[in-house]
Amino acid sequence: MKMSFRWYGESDPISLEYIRQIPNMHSIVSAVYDVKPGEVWPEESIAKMKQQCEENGLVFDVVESIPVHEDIKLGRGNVEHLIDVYCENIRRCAKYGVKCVTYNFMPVFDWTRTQLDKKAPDGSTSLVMYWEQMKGLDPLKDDIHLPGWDSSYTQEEVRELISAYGEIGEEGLWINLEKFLRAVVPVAEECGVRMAIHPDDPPYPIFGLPRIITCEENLDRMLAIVDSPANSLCFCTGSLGSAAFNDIPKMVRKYSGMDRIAFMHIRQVKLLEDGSFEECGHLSDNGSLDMYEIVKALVDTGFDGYVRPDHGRMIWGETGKPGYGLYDRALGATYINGLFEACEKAGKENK
Ligand SMILES: [Mn+2]
Repeated sequence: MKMSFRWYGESDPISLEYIRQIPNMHSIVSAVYDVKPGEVWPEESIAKMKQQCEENGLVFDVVESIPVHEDIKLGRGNVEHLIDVYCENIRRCAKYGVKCVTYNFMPVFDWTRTQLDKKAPDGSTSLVMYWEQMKGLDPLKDDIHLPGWDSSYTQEEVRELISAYGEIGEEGLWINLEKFLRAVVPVAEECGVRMAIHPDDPPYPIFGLPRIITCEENLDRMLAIVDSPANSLCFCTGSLGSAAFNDIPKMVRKYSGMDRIAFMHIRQVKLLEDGSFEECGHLSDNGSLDMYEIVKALVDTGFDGYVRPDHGRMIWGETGKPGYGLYDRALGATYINGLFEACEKAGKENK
């Protein structure tokens, strides 16, 4: 595996000089942030990112993400042009050494939480989603702003998008995903890039918005649309694991065994009785996911893709982008490194 770390570019309070000091750090996961979805990424911006990483002994070979324009997901407007732009961005990234491009197909909102700084008994804070806090919220009626929601939309635009997705429903979203994959995957294949779809977070409908990258049955369906390693998963344990119906170690073993995981987001999550969930420390004991079984499944199946600690808590007084502090993600990387070393050595001894 190649250990990686998400970096938000020059505006990120965490420097590449610090990231490189995390043991076993190999790759930077980033994107071009100064253009809107649906626009071509300037080559100078990609080249600059590559150079900054290389100056710090790191490799910029994972993009997270090239966002998919809402009109592609809705199958309306100038979809052909938007898909052409998307393909051009894949080519441009590949030209500068990118091997993996992450994206998602979630309507309107990338992720949903109700609080970004929930304090745990040990004083650390993390992102949570509590149904108690969701109760009674209706974006069609109220002017609500949940953390993580794109604030560039007006309430009117949000309502319009929600009703447009309501009209196409899940099957409409599948049709538009299929169209997208059939156009994009051959281009990725041609330039040696693996497309990695990030699952919906959380993996069930929110406010009636259709969500399809949610469970084993749907992942099977998605991978079958184009049967190629260039059409792969960004397997996010925290996103898929925030629903009890997903057996995460089993799914990791299956999809890694099929060579259809390009990128692993390894994150712990603690499921509560009412279906709410809290992000927490990476250790198996801290949450609902057995991290040892997850890493063992990867090692047993010869996984050689990218891994990153996904989110972390805020600890030791750190402030910054919720989920993306330095300290707890670094602790996560170190814990994951340890699990890999132990599983790899045990695997060799057993041979
Ligand atoms: Mn993730």
